[in-house]
Amino acid sequence: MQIGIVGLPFSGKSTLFQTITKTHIDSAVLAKAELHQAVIKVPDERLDKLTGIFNPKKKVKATIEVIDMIGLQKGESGLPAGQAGSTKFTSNFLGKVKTNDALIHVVRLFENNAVPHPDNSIDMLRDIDSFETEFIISDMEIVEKRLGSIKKQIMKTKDEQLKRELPVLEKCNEILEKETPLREEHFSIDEMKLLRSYQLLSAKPMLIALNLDENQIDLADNFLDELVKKKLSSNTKALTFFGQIEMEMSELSEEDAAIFMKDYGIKQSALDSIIRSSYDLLGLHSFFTVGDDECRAWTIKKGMNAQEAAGEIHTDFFKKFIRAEVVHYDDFIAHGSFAKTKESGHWRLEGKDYIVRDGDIISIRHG
Ligand SMILES: Nc1nc2c(ncn2[C@@H]2O[C@H](COP(=O)(O)OP(=O)(O)O)[C@@H](O)[C@H]2O)c(=O)[nH]1
Ligand SMILES: [Mg+2]
Repeated sequence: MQIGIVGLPFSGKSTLFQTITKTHIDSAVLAKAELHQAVIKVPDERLDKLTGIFNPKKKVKATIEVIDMIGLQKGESGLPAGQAGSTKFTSNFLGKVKTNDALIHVVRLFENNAVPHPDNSIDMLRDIDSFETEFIISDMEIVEKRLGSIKKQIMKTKDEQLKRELPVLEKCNEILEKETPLREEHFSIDEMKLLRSYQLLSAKPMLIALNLDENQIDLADNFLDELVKKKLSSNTKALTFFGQIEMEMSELSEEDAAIFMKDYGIKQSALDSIIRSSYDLLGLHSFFTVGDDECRAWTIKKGMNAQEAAGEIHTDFFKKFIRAEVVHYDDFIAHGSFAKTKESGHWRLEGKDYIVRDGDIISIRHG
């Protein structure tokens, strides 16, 4: 899974990136317009506990790839800052954003005169809208172009696939013309499959991350409420974080960071809330594989069956799948060993259609 961090210049994208990926980027490197890529190692107490029990040679956490999407340059449109359209994105920038599975939009709420907001004022709804508008315009161009060419081709070839695509694109067109992002309307699984190759931007699940200053901690819930009332649909989530101080905290030990957070009254770290919201937004959960060699957490889409989950571990496991041995983490911890879960009937052999649950410990039997 890959998540791209987008947002206006000086909103705190690189600050958030460094905080959640626990990287440190030199300011000279940051100043260059380059993409930064790193992985988040997903913390999971269950994996820690399993590792404590099995004492394996290797512990592998689930990972999420994160990209700091620099490349949006103010004024590339030629319009003065502050004027509608002045944040016009380059096609180069949009092309890079397209490959992400989800986006984090960092929206600036902190005041900092040393680095003025590009539009010289703080306005969260304006900033969110300006991105949505650009995404919608970009999608419209793609959909309209494709609609034109499909219609011509259908007349010539009567291609069944194209005939299925046509109504879905028309549906997109109608939604976009109402200036609504595609993610706010319902699409069936089949419709989404047809659309996948277009990588439409306004269809991507969106996490709005409001960047607040330490003196705004008490206001965090108010900002969220305002946003929830005005904007949020099922494929958009919002959270708050405190860029400046959380970056400083990410350099501390876990214990010190916890004390620091408590002192400040921060309920959840940026890392935790981003992971939680991303899993929610993308419909993800985790299963585990355990053993003396390796204990590992795997991230899959909710609803995947045992064979598909096996395929995440190895493509051969998918092809040659026979059965999955399954014990839920809670049952394993309650009974203390696989032998005891067998006695108590919590150890099961499941077929390929078994829908994997969050926290299943799985071992694949394959040919
Ligand atoms: N006061 C304050 N400054 C911040 C905060 N977050 C980021 N900054 C500052 O804003 C500037 C731009 O941040 P950066 O993460 O590089 O923004 P980017 O252009 O979106 O990548 C830097 O000088 C940061 O130190 C914050 O929460 N409070
Ligand atoms: Mg940056």
